[in-house]
Amino acid sequence: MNSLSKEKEEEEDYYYQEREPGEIIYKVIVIGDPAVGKTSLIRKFVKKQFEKDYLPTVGVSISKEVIEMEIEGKKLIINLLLWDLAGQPQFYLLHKVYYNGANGVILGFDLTRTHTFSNLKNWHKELVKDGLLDLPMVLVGNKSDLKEERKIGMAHIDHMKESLNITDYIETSAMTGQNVGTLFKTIAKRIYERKL
Ligand SMILES: Nc1nc2c(ncn2[C@@H]2O[C@H](COP(=O)(O)OP(=O)(O)OP(=O)(O)O)[C@@H](O)[C@H]2O)c(=O)[nH]1
Ligand SMILES: [Mg+2]
Repeated sequence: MNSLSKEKEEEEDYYYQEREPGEIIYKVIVIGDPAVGKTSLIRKFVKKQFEKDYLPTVGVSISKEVIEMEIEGKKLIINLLLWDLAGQPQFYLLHKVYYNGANGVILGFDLTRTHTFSNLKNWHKELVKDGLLDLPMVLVGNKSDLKEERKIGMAHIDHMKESLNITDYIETSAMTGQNVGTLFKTIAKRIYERKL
């Protein structure tokens, strides 16, 4: 190989490895029952704010957040497109369209309401039906600040993880901010690892 084509190859390697900001874009869908806190988690992450009032999402709301992280010694700038899907049943018909092109899934439940937890099975079935099961997925139990009202213990969560075959579980509070950054960084990391 002459030095010019070697140089060209190196240039190409550089282009593909050291991506410019904006070049890594991951679409993440955030799903789960109504009022589990999907919008609140995204709001806390993107705007560092928390709203006490519940305003159900209509259809979908899309936010972008740029995160910088280091994975295996490599500095990365990742653009996360967060698709916050309405949990209310009247919007379920739209899901399939919104799932299109997704790179990862955040599946949420409310630690204080049991039916949001048992309903994870139905969300999972929907993901199977729409062929999204192979995507990286993080399970999130939200409202960890409401300790007195907590209804779901770790044994049940471990059992659910096993039956849905999900390895990553994170407990968050959109109110205090506990683990909110970790949640979004974890899904970004899992997508990145999957693409390697
Ligand atoms: N205490 C507490 N309240 C929370 C937390 N996260 C969300 N909430 C409250 O729960 C309610 C529902 O939050 P949303 O973020 O709107 O829920 P959602 O999952 O987006 O609901 P849909 O858009 O209908 O699917 C709101 O009143 C929030 O203030 C949390 O971590 N702790
Ligand atoms: Mg919402």
